[in-house]
Amino acid sequence: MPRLELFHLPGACSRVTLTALEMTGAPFQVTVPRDRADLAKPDYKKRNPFGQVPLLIFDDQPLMENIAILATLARLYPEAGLIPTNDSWLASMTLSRMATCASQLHPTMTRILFPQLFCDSSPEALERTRALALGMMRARLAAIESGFGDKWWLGDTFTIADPYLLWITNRLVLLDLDDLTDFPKLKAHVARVKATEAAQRVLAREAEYVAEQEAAGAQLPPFLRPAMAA
Ligand SMILES: N[C@@H](CCC(=O)N[C@@H](CS)C(=O)NCC(=O)O)C(=O)O
Repeated sequence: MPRLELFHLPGACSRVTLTALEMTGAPFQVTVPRDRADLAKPDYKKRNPFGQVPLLIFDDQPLMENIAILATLARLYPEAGLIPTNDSWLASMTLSRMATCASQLHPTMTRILFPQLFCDSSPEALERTRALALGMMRARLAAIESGFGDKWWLGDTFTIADPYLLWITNRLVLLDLDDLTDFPKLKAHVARVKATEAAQRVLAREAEYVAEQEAAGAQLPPFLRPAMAA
């Protein structure tokens, strides 16, 4: 099996990859950049030209983009259940849910948190961009809520799509963007996924990383701090 090294920022979307690694039971190493500026350094950008996390090194091969990494881990560790292997339609549905997170919900979250990347910097434009993105997020959540059952996103089968959705919904709550009152099924799902062993191990790891970073005087983004290790 390959040597695995994940580049991860506490609270970031690489938490989904970290959860997947925990689910595989394989040994892996986590590198937490001391600050976000490290992601812009040439050495890192050689391996991820966008300067983002997650980045997973398989032996010496770097792989970026959550979906690609998760699908690769699912193929290497089929017994982990990241993507079901005994039902090909369920596998397709899992990929579809992963894509919903990566291409619909995550980019919308980015517009809510960093509107300055998408419009000019006047307060009105920033506020309007953020409000529109929040409206879009709520519309997407309403659509997901309407088809949600009482267990996992795909019914009785837990898949990596559950921690992926959790990363979005939990972040909305922690950053006071939406308390999910209008989405009771999704709110219950947050608690259900957080209670899983893999999610608990991830939160414990993040708490360690955050404590190490704070002790070393690292500059953690203050407005994202509530979404770390929680
Ligand atoms: N499409 C990418 C998105 C990755 C992404 O947006 N990562 C963010 C964290 S959630 C990042 O590293 N941002 C760089 C920064 O904040 O400096 C994926 O799904 O892996």
